[in-house]
Amino acid sequence: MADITSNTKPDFDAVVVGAGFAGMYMLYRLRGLGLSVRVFETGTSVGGTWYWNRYPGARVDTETMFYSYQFSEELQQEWNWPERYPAQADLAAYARHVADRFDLWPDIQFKTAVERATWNEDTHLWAVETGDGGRVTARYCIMATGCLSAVNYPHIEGLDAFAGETYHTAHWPEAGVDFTGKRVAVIGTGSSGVQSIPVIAEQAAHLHVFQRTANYVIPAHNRAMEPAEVAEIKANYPELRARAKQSFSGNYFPVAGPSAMAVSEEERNREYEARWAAGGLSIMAAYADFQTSDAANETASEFIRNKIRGIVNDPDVAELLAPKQLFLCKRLCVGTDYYETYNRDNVTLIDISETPIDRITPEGVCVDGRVYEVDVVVLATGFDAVTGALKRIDIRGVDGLTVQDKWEEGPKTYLGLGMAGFPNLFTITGPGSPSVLTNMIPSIEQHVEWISACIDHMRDHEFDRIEAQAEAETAWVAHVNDIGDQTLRATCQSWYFGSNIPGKPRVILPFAGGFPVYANKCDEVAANGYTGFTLA
Ligand code: N01
Repeated sequence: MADITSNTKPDFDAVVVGAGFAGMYMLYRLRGLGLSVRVFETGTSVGGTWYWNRYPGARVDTETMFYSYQFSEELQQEWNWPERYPAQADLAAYARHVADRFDLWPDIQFKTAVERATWNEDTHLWAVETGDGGRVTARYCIMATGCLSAVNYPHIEGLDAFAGETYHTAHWPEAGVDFTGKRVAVIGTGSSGVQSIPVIAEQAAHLHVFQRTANYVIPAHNRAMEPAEVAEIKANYPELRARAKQSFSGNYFPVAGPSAMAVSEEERNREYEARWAAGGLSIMAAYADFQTSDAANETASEFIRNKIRGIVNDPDVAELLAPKQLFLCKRLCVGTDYYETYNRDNVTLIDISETPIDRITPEGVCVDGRVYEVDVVVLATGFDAVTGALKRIDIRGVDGLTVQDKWEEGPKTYLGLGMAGFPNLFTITGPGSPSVLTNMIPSIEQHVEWISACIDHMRDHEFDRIEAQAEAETAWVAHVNDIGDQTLRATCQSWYFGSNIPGKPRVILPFAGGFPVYANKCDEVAANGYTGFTLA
C-alpha cells in the first residue's frame, strides 16, 4: 500500500466508477478540463445498462432519437438510429461509437470492480481500491454506477440446487441462450420480463410465466425509422431537446389536459385510444392528475384493463393479467405482443400473488405443492434500485463513516449529487435526483455538466475540498420525501420506494418534482456560489 502524506500528489485528478453513459460523458468532460482521469468498469466494454442487459427482446422504451447524448451536435447528427426503440445491440454499438469518436478507451480500465473508496482528511484525497488488488488516489471520486445496475437475485429456497440452467435478465451471457426445445420458467413481469417473455415463447417448447404482480403494458409499436422523420428531427434537434427539458420527465409528452375528470368519458377514451395506437410511454402524460386523483387514475387503469380483456382469449387469464394496483404505481412497461403471447398454446401464466413460489427443486419451480418442471429458470427480478450499486461498494468518508451506516434509514444526499461526510465524492443521478422518473440520458448530462462546472469552479478558486452541509442535506431529503409522499405512487409497492428488496427502508428514491424544477434548483445553487456546500 502506498504511503500517503499531506503533500502526496494524487495518481489521478479524478476516479470515475462505471463506464456507462454517465461515466463516459463524465470522462469526456473532465478530460476537457485538462484533468487526469481513470475510469473503472467491471464489464469488458462501455455501455453500462446496455452492456449488461442483453436478455432476449431487450430494447429501450424511450424513443431513441431522444434517448441519446445531446452534448455534441456532430454526434447527434452523424449517428443513425435504425428503429424507433433500438435494440440492446444498437445501444451498445452507439456506446462503442461514442468511445471511439471521443477516444475514451485509453482512460477506461475494464474488468475492474471498485470495492472500496476511502477518504483521507489529511490529504483531501480518495483512495480507491479495486478487486484486482489495485489502489489509486484521486482528488475526486465520481460514482457513475447507475440506478438500475445492482442485480436483485431473489432469495428463493432451493435456487442454487436447480439442476437446469439459471439466468438473470440483467446478467445475460454474451453468447446468448438457445431455448429451442426447452421448458422455461420466467419469474418476474416487470419491464425485463415483459420484453423477454414474447421472444422466449417463440423459441421455447413451453414457457411458464410466474407473475406476482400484473403490470400495465403499453404496446411499443416499434418500427424502422423513416428517413424523412429522421431528417426532420435532426433539423430541429436543438428546439426539440430544449422543449423536452421543459417537461416533467425530460421527454416531450404533450399533456392533453389538467384533469382526466374534467372531460367527458368519450373524449378521455379518444385520447387514450390515440396514445395506445401511437404506442410507448406517452399515455402516462395524457392528463396531469394521474398521480393525485384516484378517479382520474382509475380511468386510465380501466382503459388498459379493457384492452387486455380484448386481446387475451381466455377470460380467466385476462383477469390475472389485468393490473389491480394504481396506474403508474410501478414503472409503466412497454412491450411487443406481450398480451398476445398468452394466447399461445405453449405459454402458461401462473399466478403467485396469493401463493408465492414455495421453493425451486432440482426439477423446477414449486408453487402450492405443485412442481412445474423446467430446463431453464430466467430471473427477471430486477434491481436493488438507485441505492444498491453505491451500497455494494465500501465507501468510507470523514471519520470512517460508511454509506451503509449513513443510509440505514434511507438515502441522504444533497440534490442527489453529494453527501455530508463524503467530501469530493459526487454521485451521478444519485438518490434524491429525478433520475429514474426522467429520460435518463438528459438527466445524466445535466449532472455531469453540473459536476464538471463545479470542479472547474473549485480549480479557479483554488479550493480542494467540497462537502454538502448537513443542514442543506436534511432539508433536501425532507423536501424529496414531502414531494414523494404527495403522489399516489406513495400508496403502493414498487422499487421506487425500495419495496422489492426485503429489509430496504421504505423511502422514495428519486426526486419526484420533475426535471425542470430540479435543474433550475441545481443552476441556482451553482450561480450562488454552491449554496449548501462548503468549499475549502
Ligand atoms: O425489474 P422490476 P425489471 N418472487 O423490479 C418480480 C428499467 N428497465 O428488471 O412486482 C416472484 O420492474 C416482481 O414482482 P413484484 C425500468 O425502469 C427498462 O423488469 O415485486 N417474483 C416483478 O414482477 C424498469 O422498471 C427497460 O410483485 C418476484 C419483477 O420480478 C426497471 O428497469 C427494460 C420476486 C421485477 O420487476 C426494472 O425492471 C428493462 C420473487 N422473489 C428494465 N422478486 C427498457 O427501457 C421479484 N419478483 C425497456
